[in-house]
Parts: sequence; C-alpha cells; structure tokens
Amino acid sequence: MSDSREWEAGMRSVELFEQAVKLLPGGVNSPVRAFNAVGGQPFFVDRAQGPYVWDADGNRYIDYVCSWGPLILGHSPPDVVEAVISAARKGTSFGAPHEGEITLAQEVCRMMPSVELVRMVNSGTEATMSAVRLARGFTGRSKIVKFEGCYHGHADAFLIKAGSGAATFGVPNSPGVTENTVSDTLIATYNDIETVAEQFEAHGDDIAAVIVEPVAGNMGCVPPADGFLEGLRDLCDKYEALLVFDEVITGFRVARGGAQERFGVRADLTTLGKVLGGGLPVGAYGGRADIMAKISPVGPVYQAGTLSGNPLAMAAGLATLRRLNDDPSIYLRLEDMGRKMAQNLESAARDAGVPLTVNRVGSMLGFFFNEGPVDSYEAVTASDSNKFPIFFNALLGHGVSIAPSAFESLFVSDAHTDEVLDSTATALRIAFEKTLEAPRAKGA
Ligand code: KE4
Repeated sequence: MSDSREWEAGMRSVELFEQAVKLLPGGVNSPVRAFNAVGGQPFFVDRAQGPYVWDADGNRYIDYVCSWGPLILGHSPPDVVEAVISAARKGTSFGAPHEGEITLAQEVCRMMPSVELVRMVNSGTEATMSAVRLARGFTGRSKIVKFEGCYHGHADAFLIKAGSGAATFGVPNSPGVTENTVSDTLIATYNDIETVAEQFEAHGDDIAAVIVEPVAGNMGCVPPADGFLEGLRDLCDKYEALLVFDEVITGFRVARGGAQERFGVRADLTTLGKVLGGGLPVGAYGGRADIMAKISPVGPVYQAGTLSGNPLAMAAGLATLRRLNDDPSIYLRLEDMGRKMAQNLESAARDAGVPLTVNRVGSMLGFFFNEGPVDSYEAVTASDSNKFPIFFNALLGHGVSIAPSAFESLFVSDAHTDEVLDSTATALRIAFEKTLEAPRAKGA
C-alpha cells in the first residue's frame, strides 16, 4: 500500500455498511465500532486467525484490538474452537445447571483467591451493575464512588458526566438517565486519593462501594499511581464500604490473578468479563462469601439471566483459562511482547519527532500524543487529539488495526510474534510521520 494513500473501506465493506445502517443504529451493535472518532466507515470483518483479521474485501490487518481485550490467545485458537464445537454438539443452552459452570468457577476462584463465590452473567455491564446492587444490598447504603474517565459498562449508574471538580454529584450525560438515578453516583479523580477521602468525609456513612478499574483501560491505559489502590483499600476499611475492582479488562490479562495479584491489593468484590469468556459472551462478579451470600436464591438481592452460565461460553472460557494456567511461560511471553510493542511505539515516534507517551501494564498498552507523564484523566485529555485519527487511518492503510478511539487500550496476544511486531514497526514509523501534517490541537 502506498505511503500517501488514505485508508478507506473496500467495496464489500461499503455495501455491507449501507445495509447495516438501515437495520442497526449507526450500522453497529456497539458505538465505538462505528469509526465516528476517526472518520470514514468501519471495515467489516470476514474472518480472523491468530494475530490477524481479514476484512470483507480480503485485506489483512494485524489486530491490536483483540475484540477489545478478550482474545489473549489470539483469534480462533484451536483448543478454544474445538471446546466450543464439542460443547455445541451436546446442546447450546440448557437453562439448568451443568458441570461446565462448576469447572469455570473453580478456575476463577483458584486464580483469584479473593473470589470465594462467583456468579456468571453475560457481559461486563451485567457484572458491574449486579456488583453495585449487591454492595448496596449488603451495606444498606446507597451511594457509590466512581472515577472520571473510568468505564464500567452502560448501566445507568455509571453513565454520568463528571461535573466540574471531582467532588460533585454526577449528572447524567446520556438522555434517558435521570438525575434521580445517578444522584447516588459520586465522582472522584483517578490516582488522586485525596478526592476519594473528600467524598468519604462528606458521605462516608452512605457510601456502599468504591468501584475502580485497578488499571484504567478506558481513558487509554493509565496504571494506578503508587499507593493509590492501597489508599482505596484503607478508606473502604475505615468507612466500612466495599472495594469493587472492575477487572473486566485486567482480569487474567495483567497477571494470572489479574490486577489484584499484580498490585497485591485485595478487593471485596471483583467483576470480570472479556478474557473470562475467551471471545464468547461471559461476565462474572464474585468475592467474599459473606457478601455473595446475599445474592438470590440464597439471599434477598435479586439478579438473574436466561443464558448465564451458557455451556458454549463456559467451554470457551475454560479452554482459555486452562491454557493460561497450564503454560508456565505464557505471561512471560505476553510481558515480553507488550514491552516490545511499547518500545516500538516509543522509538517510531522518537524517530519521527512526535511527542508520545506510552503506558503499559503487561500486555495492555496505551499511547498518548503528549509529552507526558500521563497519569490522570486530565493529562489524557491534554493530548493532541488531532493526531490520533491521522495515525489510526495511516496504520490501517499499512495493515495494522488498533481501536478506533484515543480513549481505549491496545492489546497483544500470545499469537503476536516477533515477526508480527517487526512488521508493525514499519507501519508505526510511516503513521507517525503522517501525523506531522496535522495542525496542533488547541490546548494540547
Ligand atoms: P461489556 O458490557 O462491554 O461486556 O463490559 C463493560 C465493561 C466493564 N468494565 C470495563 C473496565 C470495561 O472496559 C467494559 C467494556 N469495555 C469496552 C471498551 N473498553 C467495550 C467495547 C465496547 O463498548 O464495544
């Protein structure tokens, strides 16, 4: 592909998108896929294997979206595919208990000792909304603290716009989400423990839980500052609120036992998704037995789901977690590939003379058109937003696919080899040079 060519979707993707927009809002089933932040229309995927996806026109891309995190083994790993096929031959859904629910729960509890009991659901959103309901039911309190820039799915309580200052009540930022619904959602600043202490000083006896991404992955990748997670643990203990780690991205991604293992901070409740399902729809919430005992049918806090614990999804998740547990060097490889990808990003930007900050935790990364450091949502938003769409499209034009939003993370999988990263490095250099044509965004 030529260096100056602007990427555009192929003919078949164009035809498919024309059909899709007549049937699906924006032609997609999840907004970020629509390319609104980067211009043009999305390519439609025809198939995927290992580190690659092919679009409907046969163009191949090296994939760093990895389905937004689940595909830690790469696309269609043979053991996962086989597990799903053999499960499907025995039935696709029972609406009744089956052994696969036990075996996956056993793996989760073994890998995350803070999870003594776990409930399977069908998405990360279901997991976080259920965990918050449970925290409120267990404590008898109504407020929660979340962080500006963190995303916990689309449940009403989380869809709020951080008002000016970090200590205000949230206000709805999506029509349909009422002030009453979010009046119990308090906003704090990620990596600023003082803003959390202020909320507790003001509302401590009515805060049921603090919910946090232990590594922020939805403002780009922003790791926890030293002592931040420990500070949350201390405040929750002091005010008898629950600490909820939203590990939908970080669970089994940044370590076998997730961020709570990597950073050594115990959560009262943990929410999971993505890797847990190995590419099929699975979410989960779990934690202390005394808290989980409040969940129906044992306790009064209600939560249910027709397809929760689906046998195919359990099989895909189990095959994925078993590979992560049975291969002693897989996390070393993931760490190594993550480090190489970060180095390639940094050196390509440096060679092009483009200011860039790269954050990384294991095999999840984020990059910012910013001198850095980028350790807060405020720093993230000070990045040069004009550069990202140009960079994104130039990468696509050279066969590399990253998330179509500056506020997402990149992922490498166990299918991303040195050769794959080397060919990515060439595209990175060209794409960074291309961004030099962009006028500097105001405020950047
Ligand atoms: P889902 O309902 O999308 O399965 O999970 C919601 C969720 C909860 N918690 C965290 C930390 C998450 O990152 C997510 C979902 N992540 C986004 C992108 N980072 C999913 C992509 C999309 O919305 O299409």
